[in-house]
Amino acid sequence: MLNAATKTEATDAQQELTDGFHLVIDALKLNGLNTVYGVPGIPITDLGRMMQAEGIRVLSFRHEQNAGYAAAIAGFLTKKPGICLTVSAPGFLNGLTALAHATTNCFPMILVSGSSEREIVDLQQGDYEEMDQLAVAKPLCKAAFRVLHAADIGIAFARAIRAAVSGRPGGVYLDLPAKLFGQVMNAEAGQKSLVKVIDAAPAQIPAPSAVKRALDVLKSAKRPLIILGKGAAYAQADDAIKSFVEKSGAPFLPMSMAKGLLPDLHPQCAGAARSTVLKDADVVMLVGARLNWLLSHGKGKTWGEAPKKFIQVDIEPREMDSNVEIAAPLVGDIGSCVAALLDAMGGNWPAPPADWLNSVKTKRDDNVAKMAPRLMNNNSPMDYHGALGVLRTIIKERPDAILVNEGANTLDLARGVIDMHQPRKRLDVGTWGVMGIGMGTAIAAAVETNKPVLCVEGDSAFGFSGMEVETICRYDLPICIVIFNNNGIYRGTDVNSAGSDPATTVFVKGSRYDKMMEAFGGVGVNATSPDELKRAVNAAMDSGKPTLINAVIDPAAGSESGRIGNLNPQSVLKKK
Ligand SMILES: Cc1ncc(C[n+]2csc(CCOP(=O)(O)OP(=O)(O)O)c2C)c(N)n1
Ligand SMILES: [Mg+2]
Repeated sequence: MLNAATKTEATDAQQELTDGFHLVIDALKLNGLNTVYGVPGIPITDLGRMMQAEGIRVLSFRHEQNAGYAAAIAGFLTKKPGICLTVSAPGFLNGLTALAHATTNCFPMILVSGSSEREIVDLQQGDYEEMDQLAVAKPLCKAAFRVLHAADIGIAFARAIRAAVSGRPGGVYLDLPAKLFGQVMNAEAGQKSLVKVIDAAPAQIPAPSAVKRALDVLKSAKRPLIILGKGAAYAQADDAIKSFVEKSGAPFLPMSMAKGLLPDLHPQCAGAARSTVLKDADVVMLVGARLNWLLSHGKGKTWGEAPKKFIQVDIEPREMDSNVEIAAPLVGDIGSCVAALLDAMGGNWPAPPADWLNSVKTKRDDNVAKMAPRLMNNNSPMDYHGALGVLRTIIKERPDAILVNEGANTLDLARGVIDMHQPRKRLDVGTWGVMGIGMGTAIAAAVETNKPVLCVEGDSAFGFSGMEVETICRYDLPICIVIFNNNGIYRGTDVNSAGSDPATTVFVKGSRYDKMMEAFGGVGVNATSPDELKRAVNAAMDSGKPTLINAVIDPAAGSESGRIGNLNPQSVLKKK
């Protein structure tokens, strides 16, 4: 038996040791990363438990892809890397789609994955969940690191954090082989090995000459247009961006996730006159927006015949001239660039020509007036406009709620109809138009902001992450999911003319998604008219209870591919 003195000595000796598990946790906490999204299993089950015990919030999901999407959007909302934690090989692969999505969308995220024994994996001797995960991740993210020694955990997290948030943000992969977690080292040396990252995303100040060039081009415009992208929303330079746009007097067009950066009802907002302003503008200033497919690459029919000059504000120098010539590249972080622009504009910036402003206003008001009666119909079954009219009013009355949105028609029409009033309140499919972001995004939005979340989902879109309704109920999150149930993808009316199987785009008719929520103790509602929908959403937003509303939409109401049917290849051969 130990006497009291030897007992203390033994405890002291123990206290002097740390291990890989604890160093990972300490590295996260030291850098203010206090929330983790993941799925447990070998070799990270105990890591999750220990994280919880040490005060990290661990959100345990049903599928890694959803945890990954949660981490990705947490990065967008907080400017800190969202952390996703996965098990080896299959869990890692499940999380990888989200990591690639984060990189494509410029969201800072770190996928931390356990992996199997290096010696066996590298000799390909068939280890449990064998895979060279580092090699697989590399082409799909900004940076990828593997840690073999506990003493390197601190530096590895520092590198991962910097890579994720500095410059253009993106996804980073961190590979932690199973053996690392149990590696023991002296506790003091362990503490010293940790790195608190100072100034993880240093300001990148634009050159004064580039600022002047940008303003000279903007001033020369007869028909200026400012396009705000989600990079501008990410920057959290909301007041400066608003002042800049207002001082310029130019119409502005928000990309999907930049809606609300300035309110959609702002007098300069040209959202409802999109095709006119893209065609007719002579100078286009892109702020944190890329000229990718979402802007038709800056050329072609969408952009009209008249020559245009582009000003582009972006943190990534290589973004310039990626699709068309950029007359005035302004490279730097959005906050620093906009501050420099405001500074250099002086006190008497001339307003753009009145005929341009009037023509944009007329077009916008016409389009809004045309849409108005459609949004007020009370048809049952509902069409998209009747249902969205109701949701538009609810978001207007609750401007701090977060709107999550995915689907085809459900996405494209909601984007157009639902006005946003505050920055970073609209979260959606992003650059890829990916289905499946819904529940992960909603969960992270609720967790990171403590605001109510309204999730507007196509029935197909919802299916990609639907099992996470259990997660929503388990953590009792204030999320109201509205499923636009039109029995299928785009429409619920397709018929397979060649056999008895259902057509490829239709689902079980009359499905009751609301019952899924009831299965886990949440509130389920079946809504067949805009009035019923309105009552149910308001009740959910008031109560904060996890709610799923099955909104019955006319199966014939949608169109193929929503608003991007032009991208769908067509066969020139005659249909059989
Ligand atoms: C990961 C992924 N798989 C498939 C697609 C192709 N896709 C685009 S929209 C869509 C679903 C559209 O149907 P729904 O969500 O029900 O919206 P609706 O048009 O019916 O309102 C699918 C499967 C995609 N965008 N992403
Ligand atoms: Mg559908």
